[in-house]
Amino acid sequence: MNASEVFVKALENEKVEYVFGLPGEENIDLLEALRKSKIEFVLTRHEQGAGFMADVYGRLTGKAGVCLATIGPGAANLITPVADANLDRAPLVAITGQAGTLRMHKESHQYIDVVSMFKPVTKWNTRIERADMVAEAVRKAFKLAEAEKTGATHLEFPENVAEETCRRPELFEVRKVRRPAPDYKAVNTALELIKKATKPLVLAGNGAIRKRATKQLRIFLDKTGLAVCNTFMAKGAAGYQYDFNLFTIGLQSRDHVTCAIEEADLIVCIGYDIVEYSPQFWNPEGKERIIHIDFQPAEVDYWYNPEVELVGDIASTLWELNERIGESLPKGRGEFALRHRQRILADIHQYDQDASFPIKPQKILHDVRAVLGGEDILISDVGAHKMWIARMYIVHQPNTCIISNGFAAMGIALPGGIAAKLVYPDRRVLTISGDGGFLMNIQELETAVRLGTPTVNMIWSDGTFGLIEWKQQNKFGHTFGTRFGNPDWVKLARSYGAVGIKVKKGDDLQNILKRAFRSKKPVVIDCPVDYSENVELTKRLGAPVCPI
Ligand SMILES: Cc1ncc(C[n+]2csc(CCOP(=O)(O)OP(=O)(O)O)c2C)c(N)n1
Repeated sequence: MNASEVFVKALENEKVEYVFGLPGEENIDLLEALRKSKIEFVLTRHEQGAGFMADVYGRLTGKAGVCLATIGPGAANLITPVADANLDRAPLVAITGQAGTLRMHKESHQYIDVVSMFKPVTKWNTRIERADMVAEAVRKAFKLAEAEKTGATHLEFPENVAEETCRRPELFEVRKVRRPAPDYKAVNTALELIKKATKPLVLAGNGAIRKRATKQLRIFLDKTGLAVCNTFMAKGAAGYQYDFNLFTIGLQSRDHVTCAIEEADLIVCIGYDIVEYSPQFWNPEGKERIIHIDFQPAEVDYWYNPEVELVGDIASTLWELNERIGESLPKGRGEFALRHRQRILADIHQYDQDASFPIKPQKILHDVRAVLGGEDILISDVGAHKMWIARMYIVHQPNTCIISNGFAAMGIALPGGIAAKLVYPDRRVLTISGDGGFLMNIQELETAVRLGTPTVNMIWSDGTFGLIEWKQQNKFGHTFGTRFGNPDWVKLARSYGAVGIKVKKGDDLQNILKRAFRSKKPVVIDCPVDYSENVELTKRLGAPVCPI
């Protein structure tokens, strides 16, 4: 067997179902081996699309998504989604072709040092310099990508190595590695702190929805009756029906939920990832008492200084807390959250019946929620719409609302939706993008049509980079460098062979969505949005008076 054949056998050994990618002269041996395998090669129209598909696949399954590009320009195009996966903690393995090892020491066509380029955007990467390295390198790439914190790894596969005969083709058995449990004394200290606090509040982050932690988290909440909120990426960690659920925190300004944090006397951070949301926003004085429960020790940060750290597998940590927490807990300690929850729900439902046009963000999300089922998936792009989705969209189960909030790269939604549909063909998948982000990866609409993945893709159109205008308005009172023209989205969608629909009234969206989901093709919905609500929200939150 040659190295490429061993490589593909190693991917099969890792139970890889899809390789998302784009060919080049330097990876055709690997493609040839893929052609003969059970793995489906998903051809994309830009490497960025391939990377985002692998990224979302990784988030939804917990298994590394795989993307493939060629030398130089192909590899460079992968950088953004690979960085996105790494900071969003999505397991991903990127493979890039390369010039032969006999021309790397000199100036040569399309050659750049790709291994160095990928170093800062991955947990680990290497060049496969000999065919006999393949089995080890592939196993290591998957092992590290899927180990907590999950993230991206990268393998470079030079073209002459790809065709070399392999003398060591034996593969590794993929064995599950147990994650360590937290220190017993640290658990004792945490239990004492939780028992003594009068208004403890759980802050669930991205880690709380990985590795089956959600189940134990929900048991923990039921047992303790603590108030809870979640970051953007942990939406759905706690149940909607749970009375003391304060939903999502994450704006860079104060919000109703920050009032609850101010009132709380202990913050139990579970899987909270500082990269997602700086503690400076919720702990500006640095005075909160904090318990840190995570796969890894806490970052050293002025605003995040935990009294105790429970480092280890989050599900086992919560299991242990649940076993030992006993029945003697004081009752009613989540109740302070009720009046905050009331204000949050009033805010969420304020425009449920509004029929104005262009449509307010709150009303769009109300209509989306009314149409999507609890298991259906919403994938957000990055922009003002993401803030609204995070803040207003109610989620019942983890991983049913995918938001990129670590690296926060625009352009993830459309390709991400394709991956979601491949993972869950029976669920409805809706993507929401701004008109800026949607055009960044529009080419993947052809991929969706070709694959027959009927995602519904909604564009909140306003002809601007809305989030940037929002910030500029807040800071300078005017906007600059943010306005653009749009194509006719309906005609554009149709030219790709997709369905195009334009929303023309404020009370028609639910019908349009239902119609779109009945279609067997990818759909693009052009939905004009009323972003005057952005600045209105800032005004409302500018000086929130917290209810005491
Ligand atoms: C690839 C990339 N480029 C630039 C940014 C910075 N950025 C964040 S949000 C945003 C504006 C998004 O505009 P649009 O897609 O129209 O969505 P809206 O804010 O209007 O909802 C920009 C430029 C980014 N996050 N990612």
